Amino acid sequence: EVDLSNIATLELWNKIRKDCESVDTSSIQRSFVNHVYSTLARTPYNLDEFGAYQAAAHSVRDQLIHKWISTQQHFTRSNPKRVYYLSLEFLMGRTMQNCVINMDMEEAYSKALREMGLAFETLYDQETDAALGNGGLGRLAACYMDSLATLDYPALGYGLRYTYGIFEQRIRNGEDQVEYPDYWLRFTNPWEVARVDVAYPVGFYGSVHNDSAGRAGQPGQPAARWEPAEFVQAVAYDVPIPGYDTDTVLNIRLWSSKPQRQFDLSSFNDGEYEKSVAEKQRAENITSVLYPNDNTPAGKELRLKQQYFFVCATLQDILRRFSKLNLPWSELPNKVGIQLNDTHPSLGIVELQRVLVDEHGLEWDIAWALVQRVYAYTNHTVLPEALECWPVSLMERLLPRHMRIIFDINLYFLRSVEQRFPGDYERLRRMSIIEEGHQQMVRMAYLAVVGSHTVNGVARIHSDLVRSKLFRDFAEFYGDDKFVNITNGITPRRWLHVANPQLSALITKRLGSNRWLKDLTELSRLKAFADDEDFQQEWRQVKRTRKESLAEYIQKHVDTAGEGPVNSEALFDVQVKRIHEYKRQLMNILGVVHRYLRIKEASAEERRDIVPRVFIFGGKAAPGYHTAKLIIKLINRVKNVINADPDAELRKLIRVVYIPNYSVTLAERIIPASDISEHISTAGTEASGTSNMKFVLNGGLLIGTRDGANVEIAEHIGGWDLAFEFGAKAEEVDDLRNKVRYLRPEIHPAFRRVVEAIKSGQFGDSSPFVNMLDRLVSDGDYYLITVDFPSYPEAQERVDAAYKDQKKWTRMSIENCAGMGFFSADRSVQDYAKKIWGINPCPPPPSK
Ligand code: IMP
Ligand code: B1N
Repeated sequence: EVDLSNIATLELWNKIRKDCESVDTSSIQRSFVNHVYSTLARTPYNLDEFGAYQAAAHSVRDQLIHKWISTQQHFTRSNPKRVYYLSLEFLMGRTMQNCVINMDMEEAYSKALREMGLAFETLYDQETDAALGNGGLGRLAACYMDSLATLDYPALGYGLRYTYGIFEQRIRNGEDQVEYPDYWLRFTNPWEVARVDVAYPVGFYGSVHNDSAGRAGQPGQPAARWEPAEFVQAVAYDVPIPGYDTDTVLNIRLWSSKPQRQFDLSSFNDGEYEKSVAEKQRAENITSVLYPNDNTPAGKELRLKQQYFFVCATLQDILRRFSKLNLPWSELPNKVGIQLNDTHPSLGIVELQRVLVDEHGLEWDIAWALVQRVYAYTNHTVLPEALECWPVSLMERLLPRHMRIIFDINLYFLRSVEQRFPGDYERLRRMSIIEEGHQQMVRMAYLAVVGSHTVNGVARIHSDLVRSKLFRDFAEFYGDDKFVNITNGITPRRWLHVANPQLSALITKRLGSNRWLKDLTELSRLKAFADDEDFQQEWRQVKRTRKESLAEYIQKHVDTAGEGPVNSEALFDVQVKRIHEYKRQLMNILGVVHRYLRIKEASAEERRDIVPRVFIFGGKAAPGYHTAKLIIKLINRVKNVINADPDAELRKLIRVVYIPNYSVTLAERIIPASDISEHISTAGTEASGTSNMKFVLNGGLLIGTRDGANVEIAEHIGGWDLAFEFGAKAEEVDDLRNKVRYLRPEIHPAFRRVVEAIKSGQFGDSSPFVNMLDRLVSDGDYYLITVDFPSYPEAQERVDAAYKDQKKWTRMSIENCAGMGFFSADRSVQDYAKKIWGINPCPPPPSK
């Protein structure tokens, strides 16, 4: 302990700290040089760009940490209700540029380093992405942390510090996805602070012992004792998250698993040394890898271990913080709100009930009422195969006490349902948290609904489906108010200002200030300039610059088999997202084949009328998802044939690119360069989508179905006249599925022709694809590709027609962007704060 009773000592500390926080040129230079020498042990004589990045990163990190400590102290003193965002995924991407922009230090660093012979901006590219997420769900968590910090909310993110992030995708033989491990911590991570002082034990397996009265496991009877057979440690790593234009710096606390005790020396003497080392390694296994599944559960024991490890450590941390307040348990919901990012952390509900009842002796009902007031659950998918279910047998073995508590929660719940609907056993069967069958399963989504005060979907159409279909019985039982909508949003800082500085500068110039970065509805003022000739030209120029830069990237980094640069004058048509049948990349590539066949047979005269297009694909398939990998193969086969067509004139009109290893950083490159982007999921399947928002914010137009957030985007930009809509509506889908399955309606000739072309071997050996294609035209077209196909190419023709009129196109582009104010993640988190969390901003006091 430092003795601070002496005023002079305290003042010295404060003065030095103030010095450390200064960001004038010479302080930055001093900090940079100091890190080059003492952190990296290097000199200007052997400093490469990566070393320079590391030194700069450490210097920025120092600034971050000061503000972060002040924020945490401020929260501790103000003691507001806090919200905890629990997510198994945080897809952060790069950090350095985002940090210096949010903290308004980009120019200062740029200037300071320039004087030292370094271009700060060129160092950004040295950073590897932190990719601890699969796709939309993980990136949403990252956007929300940015917005929570920007709006000064007393929030904390919790996640896992995976040693391996989402795999690196490469394309083998120009066709197939292969996965490589993403060992992102190889060169250490300057953006985290290891908190070895913050560590908690987490138990697994073992047995449950009855309380003295011998009644454990009886509903409502507390004080069973769980004796785990195996323990590991959860160690905290903190990742500071700076808000934009505020001194608030929030925290994401990521847990890493470590062996419980130091080496057990006796095991060495027992000749059990190797066994003991292996055991320790098993402990570290828990957080070693992010499961690469998006919208499909892994169902593996290790995944369940990750989930429990996560919530167990997190709750110990949250309850430790609460207990420091010396408040009665009844105050818990007034100090703690926990948001579950899908069902992945929903064991937290059971764990909190267990801790309150078994460890703190609360009565069951009292504890359960608190639990329900603490938790809220966000649902991100209605796809039946994506809903998490765990076998009771596995849960019983890994978490015996939790399994009993789940049975008790279920029993109480079903009793209350029976009271409302006496004798309706069919209803009880439908609503039971335990699914009966040849193997009993725990339905995690039902557990999450029953254990939460509020359930939200992520776009209006999705939330309607959540209420009226997925959780219909629950909405009837609890009333509609428990089910709300919070439409997703994105952070305009990363997705416009950082990703597209050219467009950001143009918007700021036109609007006369950069206030739009904190209030995105300001963009609506751009509408007035949608037809302004000069503004239109500048707008087009930005898009051209970004397309050229993407073309350059493709030339440099994508294997184009000597096909030469892509034509950046062509219309860039982009579909980048996880590969999934419901997202229908298959329909896209079949559309490409259709277009190719049409161009092939077109006369020279007709060809003059065709808008040249570059079709850009990107995205990862879950390694075990066979059909998704097959779709990647087909896209690449089609690509290889089209791009190598002997007809040079044709090659000017159509080109296909597959950009490998789609990531946050690549998204920042690709999105600003798109003219049109594809969001073409079967209506009712894509919960929201968030890249649709990013594309439109960057002046790209949409082609899409009435699904997810597309619906609301169309409304906000001024209707579907400003986007390209096609396909069946969600209300029609059930009926159409039955029609396709049982009545086999006529398949459109254009579609047949495309399938025949592939089967004929025009794109190489067709045998891998035959099954997948035959299924579409028999009874297996679950995602209705054959149904939506005729209207899809038709919508693409409307795109071509619109693109030919560049003035009209540019006007649409500006109006699209101008309508995006609603889709700021700032709006989303404010909605959560008001409708779900009941928390208020806790802005930092003005600095003296
Ligand atoms: P936590 O909320 O307990 O995780 O604490 C986070 C950080 O807040 C700590 O590392 C401290 O920097 C700060 N902090 C926690 N408690 C206090 C306090 O009582 N006074 C001042 N700062 C505190
Ligand atoms: O969450 C995003 C939405 O915008 C997307 O529409 C939705 O597909 C996505 C299991 C998921 N839903 N479910 C997942 C991810 C990982 C996993 O293991 C499911 N991801 C989504 C944000 O709301």
